[in-house]
Amino acid sequence: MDKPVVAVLFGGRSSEHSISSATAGGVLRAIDRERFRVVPVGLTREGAFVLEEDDPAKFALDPAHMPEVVDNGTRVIWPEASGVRDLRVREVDGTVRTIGPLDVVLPILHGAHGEDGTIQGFFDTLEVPYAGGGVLDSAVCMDKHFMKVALQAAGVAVSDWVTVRRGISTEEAAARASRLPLPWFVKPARAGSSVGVSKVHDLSELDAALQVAFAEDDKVLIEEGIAGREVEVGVLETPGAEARVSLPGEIVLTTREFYDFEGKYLGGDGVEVVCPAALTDAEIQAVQRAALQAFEAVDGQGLARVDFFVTESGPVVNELNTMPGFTPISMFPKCWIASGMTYSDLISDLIDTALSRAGVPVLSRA
Ligand code: G1L
Repeated sequence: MDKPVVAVLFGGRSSEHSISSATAGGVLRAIDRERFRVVPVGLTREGAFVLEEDDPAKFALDPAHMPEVVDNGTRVIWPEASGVRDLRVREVDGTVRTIGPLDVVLPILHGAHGEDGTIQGFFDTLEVPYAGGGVLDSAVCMDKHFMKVALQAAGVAVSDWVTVRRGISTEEAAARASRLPLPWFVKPARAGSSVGVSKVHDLSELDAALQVAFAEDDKVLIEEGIAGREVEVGVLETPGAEARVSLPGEIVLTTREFYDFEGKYLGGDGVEVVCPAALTDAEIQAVQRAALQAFEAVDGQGLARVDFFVTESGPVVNELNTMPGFTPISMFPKCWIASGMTYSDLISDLIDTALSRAGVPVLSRA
């Protein structure tokens, strides 16, 4: 049987274009080429799909020169749900060339049009299988308000919060949030990677925090701060069986106030990712059980990273992420590596799950 053809899709129209491209570089390096035929597809910042070079080194994570998808003129034409089932490209001169039948897309995309469910809906419409989250779980998890509503309704512990919209005065926001004990976290509802998030220690800091958050979104959450260790767990869908949960990892802050953008991606110091986390067996079981409940509560598909605060009265879900950081040193892969998988196994597993969901027989699943 021919190897399944995997389109690794990256770049995109979001502020995390370069992180996506650098992550894809690592995926291109690690993906099992004995099992899969790889077609790298870039999405430019302007929204063009282009055939990319199959060159992991081109997309290395180098802070001095962040990788970028540029329009090279070789535009990708996706298969059509009815009719053409092949992946094709159109060259600048107009000639169309067929790459071959496309089996599955591995979307390494962040933020708008990537993890908010829209690209997933696009591929659903084309009837092209893809790895990772689906339309509903991606859209729900992209919006922190609806994520909390879904989790709370399923009986999963979340921190108490109020949601406010652009135009509200700082006084009104303070009044609405007054039932929440300080400190507060003020967050844009729909931005990732801690962008626009501030910690409010007293009311004098609320106005600035709202301005920073409203710069990112029209909808903002004011959350009670939860005192607890920051623990994260990986969940993987298992076709035909209950989802699997990884060992928990922990974000250990040494000097930073919270795990912000710089700490996550720019190698800022003051943050350590420790996996497996030093927790008791009972604590591990509690976070793993809550992670599965949370995954189910949002109709999780493919994968999710579930982030917790572990408190004396049990784990509280901070958020679910359907497109977690995915470099080999990111928490989600680290948790699975600590649980006995390799980074390459993890990529194969995500692709196999997508193929199996689409009804493609998976021959050499480990
Ligand atoms: F493989 C999946 F499940 F499809 C997948 C897709 C995307 C896993 C992880 C990610 N992550 C990202 O795309 C990222 C841009 C957040 C990496 Cl930084």
